[in-house]
Order: sequence, then C-alpha cells, then structure tokens
Amino acid sequence: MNDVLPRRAHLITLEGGEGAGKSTALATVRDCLQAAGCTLVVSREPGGTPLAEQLRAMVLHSSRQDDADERLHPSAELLMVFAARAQHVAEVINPALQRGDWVLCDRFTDSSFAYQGGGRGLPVDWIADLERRVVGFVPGLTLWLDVPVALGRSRVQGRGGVPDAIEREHDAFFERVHAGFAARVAADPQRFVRIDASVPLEQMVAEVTRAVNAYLAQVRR
Ligand code: Z5A
Repeated sequence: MNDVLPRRAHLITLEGGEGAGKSTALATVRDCLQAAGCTLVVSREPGGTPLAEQLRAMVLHSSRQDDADERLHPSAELLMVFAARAQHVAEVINPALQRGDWVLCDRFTDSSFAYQGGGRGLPVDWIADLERRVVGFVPGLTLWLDVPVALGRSRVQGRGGVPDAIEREHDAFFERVHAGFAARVAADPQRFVRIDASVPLEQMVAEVTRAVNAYLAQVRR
C-alpha cells in the first residue's frame, strides 16, 4: 500500500503513543540535523499552519464525553485531521522540500492510521486513499517511539490540565493505537526505526542519535 508512494528523503517524522518522550526525541533529532548543517523546518500535526492549528483545537477539544450533546464522529475526526494535513502539506511541507530544506514533523500520516484506523476502527483503505490523494508521499525516515501503553500513560498522568478528547480514551483504545503503529512498522520496515522508549531518557536519546546519524550517512552517500 505504502510502498507505491514515493519517499521524501528530507522528511523525518516522529510517532508514538502518549508519554513516549516525543518532545525529547524531537529536540534530539533537531540537534543532529543542525549539527550536520541541514536547514530545517520543525512542525507538528495536526497543525503547523494557522488554519491547521484551528482544526487541531477543534479535534482535540471537541466534546466526546458521554454526556456531551454532540460528539465528533470518528469519520469527521479523520476528515478534519486530513483537512489540517492538506493545508500543512501545501503551505509548509511541500515548499520546504522544494527549497531543499529538511522537515522534522511531530506526528504525520502514520498517526491517522494508528489513531483513526486502529483506535477508532475506521477502514484502513479509506485512510490509505486519503493519504494518496492529499499527501502523495511518505517520509524518508519515521522514528516510532515504542512504549507500553501503561508505562506511557503513567508518565503523563501527573501532567495536570484538562485531558483532550483523545487523552480521555480508555486503555483499550490506546492498545489498538499501539497495534496500529506496530502494523505500520511491519508493513514498511525500511522506512521505520523502532526506538525502545521504555528505557531511561538518556538511553533513548542515544538510540535516536544513532538512528538519525545512520540515516544522514545513508542519504548523503
Ligand atoms: N492525532 C490523531 O488522532 N490523528 C492524527 O492524524 C494526528 C494526531 C497527526 C495530539 O498529538 C493528538 O493528536 C494525539 C494523537 C492525535 N493524541 N494523543 N494522545 P500530540 O503529539 O500533540 O500529543 P501527545 O501524543 O499527547 O504528545 P505528548 O503527550 O506531548 O507525548 P510525548 O511527547 O511523547 O510526551 P513527552 O512530553 O515527551 O513525555 C511525557 C512525560 O514523560 C514527560 O514528563 C517526560 O519527561 C516523561 N518521559 C518521557 N520519556 C521518558 C523516559 N524514557 N523515561 C522517563 N520519563 C520519560
């Protein structure tokens, strides 16, 4: 499915469940790329442009509580993350790649397969179709920060604040998300590097650094 879409070597994405340590990994990848002299755009999904950030707020802060008058339907959620992505790809990612810059993105299309496909149970072929029509390419490298659901959730529990629409979901949802990521990795093992995110942060940082430097060496060969 994925293998028919071209890769964009200068696009690196980070994926993972809650509490996987994406913030630390993002800073690590950014540092590696900058140390190698790469001109870099750092972005995130959903979001990355003013309009896409508005869509992000609508998706994450919509009421999915049981007592809400109107819930965001899973297919509406999928279309909204892809609407945000369409904007982000057109306004930020494509122009940066065309300039020859690097793009580092905190989450990308794999999150839609994991959350809306795995978590919400929407058909994977819908998502693949949207990916093909709206995006048309896959990253050159995707780091999957793999952490067991219970450990990841325990890390973010003390964070405070009002949980968003996805954070309010139950463990079973996050187990399906995890399985969704694992299926993506299994389907495209050359693009993904699995990072063990259950280890102490310094160890995770070392693993991320190794993976990015190996990738840079391969791309620049
Ligand atoms: N979403 C979607 O549904 N469909 C889509 O297509 C896309 C996204 C693109 C927002 O993403 C939501 O959007 C996300 C999926 C959905 N929902 N969820 N859940 P986000 O990336 O903005 O939100 P997030 O996943 O909740 O990010 P996060 O909580 O910031 O995760 P994190 O970056 O992995 O967590 P962290 O801040 O780096 O770490 C959390 C804490 O754990 C922190 O105190 C760390 O110090 C600690 N930590 C992390 N790693 C370690 C290790 N190794 N040891 C010890 N402590 C650690």
